[in-house]
Amino acid sequence: MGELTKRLVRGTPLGLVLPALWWPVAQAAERVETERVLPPEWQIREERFIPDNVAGWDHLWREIMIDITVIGVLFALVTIWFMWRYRRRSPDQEGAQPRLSAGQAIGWAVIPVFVFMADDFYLAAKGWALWEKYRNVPEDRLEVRLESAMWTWDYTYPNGVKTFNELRVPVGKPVLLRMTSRDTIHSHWIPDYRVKEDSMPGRITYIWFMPKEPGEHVVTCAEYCGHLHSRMKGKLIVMPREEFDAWYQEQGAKLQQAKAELTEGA
Ligand SMILES: [Cu+2]
Repeated sequence: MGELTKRLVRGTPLGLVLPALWWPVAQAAERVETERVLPPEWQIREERFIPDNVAGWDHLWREIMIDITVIGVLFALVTIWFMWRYRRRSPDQEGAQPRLSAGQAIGWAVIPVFVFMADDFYLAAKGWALWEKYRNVPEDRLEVRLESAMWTWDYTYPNGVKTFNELRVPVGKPVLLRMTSRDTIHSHWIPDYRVKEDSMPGRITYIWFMPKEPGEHVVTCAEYCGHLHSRMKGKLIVMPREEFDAWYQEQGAKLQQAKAELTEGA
């Protein structure tokens, strides 16, 4: 047997074991995902929701920015110092390479990795905790169904009223969107409220947000979904409560009237 063959034979068990180790992790990830998207009465836990989603994500964002800036500046300074300190002083100077002991070599590799990974894990854990909390939705909410398609956002309100590319909501009431898609994967994104989630065929996903002040906000698709993806834009209109109620009732009445006329005509 040649040297290469021997190595291959010796390496095979490791090659088999490593993917096998990944398997339970992939399974667990899949389970978490499925529990989140069970249809209708699904496991949306009602309590312990975060009152201000925007502040939570912004805080985390700033923390990450500060972290990577500090780390980046630190690395840059050390690099510059090394460049200056170990520069070649004459054209024919030859460097002497110091030998590290095994302990030193391992220490230099492991300790910095540990320090930076600890920071990453800390931030990841904070993000995960925030996300977990965000998945809890307040009970007192307006639920709107959303069906996305190339290239439109179709909203259906509890009274049956439908709007296209325009989501009207009252101020001060949590809004929950139950989303699915007619064709391909889209992602409903409201940048001002820091909420984004895929809408997918055959699945129901959700996002929620708390409209704080009257005003207009951009809704856009954040998942490439075809050649008009960039034009898949909508509008979120936050209205004063009374104005919304008036609009909602008027639209509901119009819908009822149209239905009655249809039945009469039949
Ligand atoms: Cu889309």
